[in-house]
Amino acid sequence: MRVQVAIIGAGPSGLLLGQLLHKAGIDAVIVEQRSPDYVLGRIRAGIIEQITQDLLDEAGVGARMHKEGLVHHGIELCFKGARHRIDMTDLTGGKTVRVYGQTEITRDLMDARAAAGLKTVYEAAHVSLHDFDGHRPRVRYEKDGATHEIECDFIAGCDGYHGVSRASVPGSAIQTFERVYPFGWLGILSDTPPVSDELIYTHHERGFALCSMRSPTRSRHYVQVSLDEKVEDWSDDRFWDELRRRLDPEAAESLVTGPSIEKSIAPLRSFVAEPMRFGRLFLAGDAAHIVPPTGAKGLNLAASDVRYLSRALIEFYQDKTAAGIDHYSEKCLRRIWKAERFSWHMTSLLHHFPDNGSFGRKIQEAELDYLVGSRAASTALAENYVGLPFED
Ligand code: RFL
Ligand code: PHB
Repeated sequence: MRVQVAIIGAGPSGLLLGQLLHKAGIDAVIVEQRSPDYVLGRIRAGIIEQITQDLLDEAGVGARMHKEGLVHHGIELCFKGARHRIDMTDLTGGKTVRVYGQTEITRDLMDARAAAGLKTVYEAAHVSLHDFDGHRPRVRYEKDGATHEIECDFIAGCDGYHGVSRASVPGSAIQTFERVYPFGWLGILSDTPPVSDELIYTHHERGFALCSMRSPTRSRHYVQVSLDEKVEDWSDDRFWDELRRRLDPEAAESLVTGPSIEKSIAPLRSFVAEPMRFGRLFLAGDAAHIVPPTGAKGLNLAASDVRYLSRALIEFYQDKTAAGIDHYSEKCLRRIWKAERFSWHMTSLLHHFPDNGSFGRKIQEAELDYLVGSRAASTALAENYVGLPFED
């Protein structure tokens, strides 16, 4: 098979890139190691920035997001047993975020891809990347017992943190930066109404908690747990009890509990790989960087990489210029490092760190107190949360 762009991975990065390239008449195939149901079964992001919404519109898949997604104008920070609202819309001159699950975005993109008759190879085994340092890169994979090869102009590595794309780059060509946090998030999804109209981010001596949602009838909640916790040891009752203990009295009182639909533990990590281009291979999304979910930035950063990459490839084919491609890595990384900083900061501010001691806890409380009392500090949080502008 011969295509212009071979995309590795059918997560949000790969599917969105595929759709934007298709709109521009660029021919791409997606190679994914899992099945469509497996991809749709991963419950992840819930908050999308305006830039991500704009890109979904540009890709022609925004209709359901506009109909079903919930527009949010603020978040609540809870500490020392009281909640404080950060009015993001007021602080950012009118900006908002939208609650629309990653699962729904993935489904919309998969449906659009199927409707346009575009090729996705699911359940591809032993995917390998070749010759991306020359002019004719190739991707090889096995499917139904046979080996297949794709010849292409470019490879887009959209295959997440554990993917093969970054791993295919020689160690001497790549530099990585990492922080692993000494805790994870235990999350549950339930068909219960959200505790509040807006998200509640809670700092508590027992650990961080987050009350989020997917719709007016579906909630997503998280509690910080230590890395040795096993999901099997967390009955639904134990989860709800722990969450209740970390909330302010009013939220604890109004919390509606119910059976979980999904329950999982995610470790928290900050990670960046530099650069993001190696000859004719580009990394995008979680393949190149990971943020702890506290700032709600992972999917949004993936979308911003895809925006830069799609424009660079479109320029290459339509305007015959390699300028976008040449600047892809540095443009992405400037935005990525700012989101890394914000996600690290939110994580440091809101979690219980085993080694922090009582001094560290007092500093966290003082910072939270300052944050909610200072318009300048609240504005800094709000403008990062709604998403920093692009520097086109
Ligand atoms: P993905 O979603 O990991 O998709 C990569 C795809 O590549 C496939 N793959 C391969 N395919 C072929 N060959 C191989 N060798 C392959 N290896 C892997 C995988 O099967 C998969 O289908 O990466 P992508 O597309 O870059 O998307 C990134 C986002 O998924 C991620 O950043 C977000 O989910 C992060 N995140 C959040 N982001 C937000 O913007 N807002 C949020 O509110 C938010 N909440 C979250 C989150 C992530 C979480 N977890 C579980 C880490 C909440 C949580 C709990
Ligand atoms: C979610 O709804 O899954 C979610 C929301 C906000 C975050 C992280 C996750 O910061």
